[in-house]
Amino acid sequence: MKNKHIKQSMPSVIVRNEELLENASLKIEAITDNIIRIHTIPNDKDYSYVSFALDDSLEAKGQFSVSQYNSTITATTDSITVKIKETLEIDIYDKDGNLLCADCKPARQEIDKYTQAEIEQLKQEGHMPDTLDTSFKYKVTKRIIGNEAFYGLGDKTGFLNKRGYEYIMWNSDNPEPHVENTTFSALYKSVPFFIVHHENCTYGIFLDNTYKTYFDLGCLDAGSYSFAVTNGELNYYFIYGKNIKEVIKGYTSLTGRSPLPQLWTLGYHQSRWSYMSDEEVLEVANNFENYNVPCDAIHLDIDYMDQFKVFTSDKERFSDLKQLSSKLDERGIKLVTIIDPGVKAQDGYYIYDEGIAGNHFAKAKDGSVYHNAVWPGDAVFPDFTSFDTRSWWADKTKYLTDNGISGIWNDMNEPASFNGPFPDDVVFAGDGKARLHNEIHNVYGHLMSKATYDGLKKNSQKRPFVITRACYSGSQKYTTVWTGDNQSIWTHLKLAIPQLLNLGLSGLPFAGVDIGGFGANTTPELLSRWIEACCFSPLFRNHSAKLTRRQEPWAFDEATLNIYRKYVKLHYKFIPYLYDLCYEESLTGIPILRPLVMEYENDKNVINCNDEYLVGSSILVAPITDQGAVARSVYLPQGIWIDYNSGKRIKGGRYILYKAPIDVCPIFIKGGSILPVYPDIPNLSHENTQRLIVEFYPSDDTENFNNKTNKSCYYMHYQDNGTDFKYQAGEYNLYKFSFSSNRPNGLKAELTKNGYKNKYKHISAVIK
Ligand code: MIG
Repeated sequence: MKNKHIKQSMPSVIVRNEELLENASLKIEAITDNIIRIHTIPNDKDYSYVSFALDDSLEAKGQFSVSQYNSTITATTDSITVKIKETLEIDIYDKDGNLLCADCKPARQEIDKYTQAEIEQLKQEGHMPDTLDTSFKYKVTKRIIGNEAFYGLGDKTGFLNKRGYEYIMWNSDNPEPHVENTTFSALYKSVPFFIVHHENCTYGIFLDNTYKTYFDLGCLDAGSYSFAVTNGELNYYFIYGKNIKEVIKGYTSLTGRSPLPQLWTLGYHQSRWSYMSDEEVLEVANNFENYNVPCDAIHLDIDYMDQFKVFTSDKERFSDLKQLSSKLDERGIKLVTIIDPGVKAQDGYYIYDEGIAGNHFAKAKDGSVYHNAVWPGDAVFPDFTSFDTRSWWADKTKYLTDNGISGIWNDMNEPASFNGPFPDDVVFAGDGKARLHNEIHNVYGHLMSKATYDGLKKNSQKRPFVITRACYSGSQKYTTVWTGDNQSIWTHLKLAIPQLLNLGLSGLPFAGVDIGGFGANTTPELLSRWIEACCFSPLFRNHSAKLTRRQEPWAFDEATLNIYRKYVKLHYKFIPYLYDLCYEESLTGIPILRPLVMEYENDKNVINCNDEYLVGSSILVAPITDQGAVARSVYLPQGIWIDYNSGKRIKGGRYILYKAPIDVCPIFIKGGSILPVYPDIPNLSHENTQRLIVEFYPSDDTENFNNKTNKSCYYMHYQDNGTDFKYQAGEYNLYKFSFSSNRPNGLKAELTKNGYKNKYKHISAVIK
């Protein structure tokens, strides 16, 4: 892009077109050389924008060289060129002048318009969800240039590749859209970020606007995609990257990364709505021991509370929570409790009284405290936009940490409400600016998670373990997520794979689905396939609803228990590897579970791969997710793959037919991989995690081991105390493992960082 008339270098360009943009201008900023922010700025002097997703105030660190030719402004960074036309349309090119992304006029301008009366009628018969509202304030349409695939958007249903579908961001406690039909669907989470990937380029779009937003990825018009906001400003980032990983690094450099978790959180969690008494919880714990199934956590659902009042417990059912948690602790099991945002409106209840006195609750339009109903009945809702309210809530978590609770599971924070949805004009005035519900709705769960994170950190000094149902971009800094109320049906098992992969691609790597399915009755076969399919899931929890049959591992027959145990043990075996991937993720944002396309970008066979995934880059899992199936086709990318079940070497770059009876999950290890594993352990207590085994999977199983591919392999392994923040002061170790011969004692373990004194008591090696 040579141009003689370079005017100057600057971090941003502001353009105006009063016909198109009456009271605002468009600001194009070089956040870095690869990240461009495009933002409408109202011509109102008081305007300032604080993002809920970004923790730190954003500084533009990039530089544009700007020139103008006719009415087109060209702004170039070291890696991309942005052309801004008089029409305010923006085209972006790479360094070599290839078009990456171009605004366009949609071929089909608008979706069909309906009158209010028609809409009401359609709603009555359930044709139109409450979430629909097509009065867009700004809509951007961009050309689909070739065979783009679209990934991300957080927790949306359907397939890995979102092309051809449309989505709404409006956090909803409505499990119905948990189906393949995505028309106007909204689920619990809003992560308005997606990745556009095709042969020649990859980039991401992050629409940082918390109001209801819409995404159409080539649905109404196959030749374009669009995104639209219903209120607030247009504020999006174009994130350029060489590949998908670079785009995710860029996105998470803005919105943050999941910090290192406590080690035990990667273990197995057992939940049920609800375990009703301390005896029942102890019995569940005993069963894990008796049946030899590893377990690190048991979850208490809403019935542990006194009349569903948060930060209380029912003394009849749970006479002494602290004693219960210490009894569990002796067995190496942690207790996690649910907390909902709704506070029972009852004089004399300390949380309600304190909240009223401290002005902590959201207000109705007339200034009175806003009421709706949730589990405790008449309820009021903390205004988490307020720093004071978040600190207050954070302090309240002390009730739980004092009782030995190790993690908090935040539910109902869309926010869900039983007496109809919150009206748009409920006021959240907490941060000094009166914001309305339509702006805060999508970040309510995000802010609640932040408060919970801060509370656990302050009260326990440990790395907080939070799970949330609702969230927004950036929530990964505070919380893990689960995908809400799935059902014990095969299609939901199938869905779990693209769902978890897209969450990871959207910056939320520590995710899980309810194993076995939440609603409806699971079957032995379904539960078996579920534990197999999710055996590497970072959040590894079995949970089920009231009125459904029990689905703990022993709730069926011996054969099911054996399969279940086998896969829980497999998960535990690979936890050192999962923890290494958490470490990598905390530095880069690159997820733990990866779609094949992330590692094999130029392989056309994996663009739409919904039914296989990679764990890091070394393990490929191709689970069975069809009732009755005992074999499936598996695509193995280029290279040598070792069948984990038989040890056989298989040449990739092709499809194979794999036999997988009910107790077999097809798992393959990439040839040349070195993987750190644990021996058979019942939980992740300190004593159990002192021995490490280093497995080596040479591509070649013959004596001719020292071939080129194997020689260059090494693996970096991370170790710390797995609990607190001392690693931030350098208390961790990094081991570099390599093999110099095909004998197990050929393992070479170099300590490249020596900061944590509790080294492994024993490291051994196995060649596979
Ligand atoms: O309205 O706390 O998604 O996991 O078991 C139901 C009871 C409320 C919904 C959660 C589910 C939990 C249930 N909750």
